[in-house]
Amino acid sequence: MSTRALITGITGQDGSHLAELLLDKGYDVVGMVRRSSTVNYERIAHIQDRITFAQGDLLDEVSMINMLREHRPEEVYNLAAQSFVQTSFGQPVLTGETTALGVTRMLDAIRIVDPGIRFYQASSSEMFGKVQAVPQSESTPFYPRSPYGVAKLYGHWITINYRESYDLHASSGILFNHEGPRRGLEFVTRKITHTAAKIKLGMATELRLGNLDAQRDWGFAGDYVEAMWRMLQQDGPDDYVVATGETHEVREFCEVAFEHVGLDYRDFVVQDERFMRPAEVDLLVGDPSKARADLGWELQTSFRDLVTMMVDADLALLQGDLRSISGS
Ligand code: NDP
Ligand code: GDR
Repeated sequence: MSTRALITGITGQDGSHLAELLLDKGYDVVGMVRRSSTVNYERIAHIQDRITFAQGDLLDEVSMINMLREHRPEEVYNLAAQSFVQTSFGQPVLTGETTALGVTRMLDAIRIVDPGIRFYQASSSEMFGKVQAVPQSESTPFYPRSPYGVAKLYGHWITINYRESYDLHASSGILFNHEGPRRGLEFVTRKITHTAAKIKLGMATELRLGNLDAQRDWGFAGDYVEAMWRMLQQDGPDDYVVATGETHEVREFCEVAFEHVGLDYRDFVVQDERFMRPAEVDLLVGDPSKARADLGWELQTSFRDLVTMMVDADLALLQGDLRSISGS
């Protein structure tokens, strides 16, 4: 019999990669989707027929209880969130309801319906915020710098609390930034690669960005979902940092992306106050030693390969090849 996994956030970047991985492993995949006026399955169009969809919303605990009762998953991957840091400053309460309390609702639904379910929580390097040590590991103290970071920290601790209080197999992956051709257009990496491709094709003339000095530890989303799955295959639950161990400035991401299409980013990038944040996270770089040692997780994609993969996919997309997103 196949293992059944429920993924929240299946329409998002990570949800689509994780669904592919689990289907390849022979899982029955149930994807939680929330009601919207238009269907938003762009990232999973190529595997849509192999997924069972279940209506639910992180804002509504009853919907999650009913969903677990109906589909009886053995593993739950909680990837759904209001995930954009900038939006969390403008919508702090919604971010808290979804990204923080949503985790409690799901954990509580698991406790009520089937405490044997294994649970993965999508924690974030944004919890380190104003970093207290370099590089950041599982033992580095947290100091979030946005309503999003604060909400993720709540989600992280409630996962640990339910693990300790109710003996749930609940693990938390502290994932550093991970990107790819399916990344939302508002995030800096995709904004850069999409606009660089547009400029190359004569469809845009400039790229307006905020803080070019910010440093991030950027990996490929396709590599990171493997670590999520491995966490739930361990005998016991735990917390793991997943990162590349390298950091790069936003400026450097621009440089590599534009260079790949034969352009100099300095001719096109314009700094714009609108994209600055009220409080910034200046430097993130993770130490993935524990994930390597305990999970046997290995990074596959280098920084340069990630950037060029994204630029090439955006060039293809803009030239009309939609398969570069859904099939990559
Ligand atoms: P995305 O923003 O691409 O996807 C977010 C998903 O959450 C979408 O499927 C969205 O659905 C869903 N969602 C939002 N609100 C609700 C709600 N109220 N009820 C149900 N579903 C909801 O995020 P990513 O795939 O990039 O990230 C996945 C998770 O990992 C997130 O929790 C994110 O915060 C976290 N994370 C991401 C990192 C990264 O670098 N990508 C790093 C560390 C953590 P819809 O399509 O309907 O909007
Ligand atoms: P982040 O990702 O906040 O790290 O959160 P984002 O790509 O939005 O920002 C990265 C850095 O780039 C700077 N920046 C800009 N960012 C955006 N979005 N747009 C711009 O124009 C711009 N110019 C400069 C930002 O200030 C920031 O320093 C992501 C999300 O996926 C979270 O959900 C996840 O938890 C963390 O990564 C780890």
